Order: sequence, then structure tokens, then C-alpha cells
Amino acid sequence: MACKVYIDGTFYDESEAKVSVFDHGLLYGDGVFEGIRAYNGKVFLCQEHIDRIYEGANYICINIPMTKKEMEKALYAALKENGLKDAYIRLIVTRGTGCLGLNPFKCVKPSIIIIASSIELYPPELYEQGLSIITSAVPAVNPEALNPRVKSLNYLNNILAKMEALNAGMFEAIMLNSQGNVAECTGDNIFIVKNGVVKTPPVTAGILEGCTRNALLKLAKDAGIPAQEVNLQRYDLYAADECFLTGTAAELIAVTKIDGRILGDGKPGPMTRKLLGMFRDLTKK
Ligand code: PXG
Repeated sequence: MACKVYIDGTFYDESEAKVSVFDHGLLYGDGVFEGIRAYNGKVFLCQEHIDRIYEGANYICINIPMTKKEMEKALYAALKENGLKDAYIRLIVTRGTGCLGLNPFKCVKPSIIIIASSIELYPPELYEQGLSIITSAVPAVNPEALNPRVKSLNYLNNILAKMEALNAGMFEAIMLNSQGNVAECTGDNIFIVKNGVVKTPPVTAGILEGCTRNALLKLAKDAGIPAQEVNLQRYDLYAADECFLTGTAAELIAVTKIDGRILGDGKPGPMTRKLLGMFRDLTKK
């Protein structure tokens, strides 16, 4: 279904929603974005996503030309304009239109784009079966170069790893950091469960600090389930009782096989199911 797209304060029909070929978002991947969900008319983890995009923009010296409150209003306006209650919202802030050449300071004004639509990351039956995934030969971006905490418009590294997964007949790939520790998947954070303890790599492993990840850690802690942010090696993955991925698009999905090693009994485990139930409840609040 055709949607109405917000660009710099105006809604355009999808076919008319266009940006300049001189936008540095297109020319250099110079910008930041968010993938956000709306459930039953409410923008889920709205403040968290808004805070993250403002922080990321600040890191790359983009001054978003609206307040956070105005941004929240624009997200709701995009839902309303499209008559959507449940949606996937793509928020993009680009450096804006400039000239050829890297110099970002020649760009006049950052552009804000909001697309409200839908997304399906994995086929529904995989939520029942669990995913089979691989570790990628493509390492995660070194945080000393471009910190992966910035959800930038540069996703090529993750796309290389995603292609590796797809070429191997899998949907996802795990990226390791330069120390060989587990970082994250191409569009999701990763968790394991070992002896009743939920574990996920710390932000310092060089990951996107996922909003779903943070919400899940809080849900676990509030429910008295032990949860730790600790470095994980590939050994920990293979030896895990359970594994699951979290992300705005994926929500929470079990992983049952990694690099050909079957985890637990090869089915989504009890902790994964419990946390998925708790997460679904949270989306209904
Ligand atoms: N790691 C990476 C590299 C991501 O891109 C996550 C973790 C999970 O973060 P959140 O905040 O969503 O829990 C992401 C999120 C898409 C798409 O269009 C990608 C993401 C989210 C939504 C849609 O492929 N990535």
C-alpha cells in the first residue's frame, strides 16, 4: 500500500517523496537512522529511540533542526497520516544537501525523513522453530573507527555479513569484534542463556546499544532473572543452553543452531519463551 512520507515538515505521496542527489546521506552515507515500532497506536520505546538518534547525530556533529518533543509529534503525525496503529517507522536524519566533496559544513540543513510502513524480518514459522545462524568472517566495525553505537547510514559492513549468511542459506550472521569476542548480529543484538543466567555482550564489545536489548535486560532484572552484560566467546555460544536475538524488527527470536552446533534440545528454550511472553506483554502496555 502506498504511504505518505514526511520530509522536512511536509507529507508527500510515496511516488513524490524525493531527496536531492546531492544529499550527503546518499553521497556518503552521512546521517543516522532509527527503526521504530508502533503497537496499537503507541510508539514503542519512543523516548529511547529519540534519545539514541539525537546522541548519534551529535556524535557526527549533526544538529537535528527540531526539538525532541517536536520529533515525537512528527512520529505520531506519520502514523496518523497513514492511518496506522501497528507500524514500522523508519526515521532518517541526513546531513542534507551540499555539493560534491566530503565537506559536511557546506551542507545547509539536515533533512528529516519519516516513513511509516510495515516490516517482516523473518518468516513467522521461524519464531516457532528458531533460527539457524553462522558466525561471519566479516568482523564488526571497530569502535575506535566508527562506533557502532551510532546507528549511522553506513551499513555496508553489516550487509557484507548478511550476504554471507544468505549465501549460506541462513537468515542471520554473528559478527565478532577485533578481540574475537561476540559483538552482535547484522540487525539484532544477541543473548545466551546458561544455567539460568541471561547473558549479552556489553556495549564496550562494540555493538549498537539496542532499545529492545535494554528493554529486555530491564524486564529480566525486574522479574528477578539474573542477567549479565559480559564478554562472550564463540565457545560460550556453542555451549549455551539457549540463544536468542533481539531487535525492533525481529522483536525476540530464538536461535537453535550456530555454525552447525545444535543448542540445547534444538528447540526454542523455556527462558526464551518466557522472555518473549514478557516482551509481548510490554508491547501491549
Ligand atoms: N544491532 C544492529 C546492528 C542493528 O541494526 C539492533 C542491533 C537492534 O537494536 P534495536 O534498537 O532495534 O533493538 C539493530 C537494529 C532493518 C532494521 O530495517 C534494522 C534494525 C532495526 C529495525 C529495522 O533491517 N536494526
